[in-house]
Formats: sequence, C-alpha cells, structure tokens
Amino acid sequence: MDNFSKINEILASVKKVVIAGHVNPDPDCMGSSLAVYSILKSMGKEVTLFRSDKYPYNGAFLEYAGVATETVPDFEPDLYFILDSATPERTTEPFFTKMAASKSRKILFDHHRHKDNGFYDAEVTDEGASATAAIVYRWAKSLGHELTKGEAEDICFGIFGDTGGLRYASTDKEALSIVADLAEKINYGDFCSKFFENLPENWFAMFAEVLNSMEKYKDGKVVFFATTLDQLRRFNLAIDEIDPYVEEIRRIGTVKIIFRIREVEAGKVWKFSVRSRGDIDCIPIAQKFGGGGHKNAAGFTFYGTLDEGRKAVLEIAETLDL
Ligand SMILES: [Mn+2]
Repeated sequence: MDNFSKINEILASVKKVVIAGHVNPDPDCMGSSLAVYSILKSMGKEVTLFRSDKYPYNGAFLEYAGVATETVPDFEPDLYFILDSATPERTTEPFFTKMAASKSRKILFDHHRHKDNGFYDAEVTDEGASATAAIVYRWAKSLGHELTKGEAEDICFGIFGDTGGLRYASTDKEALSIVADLAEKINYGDFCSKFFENLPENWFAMFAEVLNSMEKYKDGKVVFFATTLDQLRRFNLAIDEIDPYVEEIRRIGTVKIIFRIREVEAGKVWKFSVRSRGDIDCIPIAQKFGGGGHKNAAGFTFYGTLDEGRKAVLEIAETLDL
C-alpha cells in the first residue's frame, strides 16, 4: 500500500496549490493533473493548473480541460503538486527554476523510474503503476473521496493513454479493475469513442506520406520513421495530433522496436521516441542520449541532422538481440 499520510498531512495545512506535469504533456499527465485539480477544488483549495504546452487534442472533452494556464504563476503558492514527471526539471523552464527556488512545499505522484533526490517534501512513486492516474485513483480511494464523473473520465483518460486503451504490456490487473470500477460512471462506449474516434481527415493523408517514407531494418523488426515541421504545416496538423501514428505502426506484426522521430526545430532538433515490444528495454537507449522513460516506451531529444540521428540509433539497433 502506498503511504499517502504525509501527502495528506501536507495538504491539510495548505490553501494555495499549483499543479504541474511534464514537458509535452501526454494523456496521463493531463488526466492525472485534471483529476487532482478537481479533487483539490472539492476540498476547498485555491488551485492553479499549469501546463508547459498544449494538452492532447482528444482530451478537450474533459471537465476543466480549459482551465490550465501556460503562464508561470506569478505568486508564491503554499504547495507545488507535481504529476507524472520523472525529474523536477521536466516541469520545464522557467517553471522549474521558480519552483526550485521557492520555499513552498512540494509533492509528487509519479510512476517513472527515478531516484529520490530529496527535492520533494513527500512523494508517492510507483514504477509498477500503469499510469500516474492509477496513483491518483488510489489516493482518492484512501481519502474516501467519491469520484465525480469528470474525475472518473480524467483517470480513465490517463490510464488509456499509458496503456494504449488497455492494450499494452503495462496494462495490469489494477488498470483493468480501475476502469471496470469507473466504467458505469463514465459511460464506457461513449468514452472510448471520444478517446479513439476523433481524427481529422488530414491525419490520414499525412499518415499515408509517413508510411511511404518509413524505413525498415532487420527483416522489418526495426522501424524508423520521421515527421517534419513542413509536413505538419502542409497538412495543417499539430504535433500532438500525430502521436497515434506510432501506435498504428506497432500493429505491424513483425515490428519489435520503433524509432519515431519528430522534427521540433528545423533540421537540428529532433524528438526521438523509442517503442518496443516484450523484453526489449528502451530505457538504456534513451539514457544514452540523456533521456528516459519506461521499459517499452522511452524518449530523448537529439541535436543534429536527421541523418546523424538515424545513424546513431541504427548503430544501437544493430547491437540488440531481436
Ligand atoms: Mn504516465
């Protein structure tokens, strides 16, 4: 059992809370942040929700999806409540520097692999949790808090994000039982439809182009694909909207490891995501380039040309026992 007593002790003594998650927020970051926002509001706290960047587009239907601000709060809160962020720095600048310099209390819920470096006054981190949203659920249960429909959707949204809609190896008994517990509250079919069936038509047009330029190595076990800023412009899509391409490519039976590369600064800065199946550990690959993540999904930022990036990861792919 997690120990939420220190978390709750701190919460009892604070009024103004700032919530934040990690850079390039994913559905788990968004869902767990919104659920905590809603629960803290119901406890009578003054809550500000900070996001470093746009939330995933398919979460727009969630309650409070619109309340987050991208402006670093200019006041001193009593508490920083951080979610799903493997390191405090991943809350991004200038937010991180302000938080680090602040004497305010700091707490964390997370499920990434990391070392406790004493940054937080209290934290509940469980690498075994399928999603940070599952930890939020445990916390709500420990409080005896009756989840609202909105909070239930937030939590399912987070779990769906990190388990690919209850499909990935990260899907455990707890993830299934949380979603089962919340299924009636959220209207499951309706929720799935909002989560999965909401793609703009251009999404497919760009995907066709991406598939045509996709590279395969090692008998199709290694796949490498890149998306460029020019493509996003031409197809009028935002970078988060094309996130699911990698999930579609995972469905190719032969694929063991995927390198998904997104151009973030023309010709010189690239976000690499590494996705794997089964026992292939992505973490050491990402760490080699200063990144991190989970066993089957990790990432890092690469500075250089696309060719240099391709060469660097393919050298690593060569050494993998696939
Ligand atoms: Mn997560």
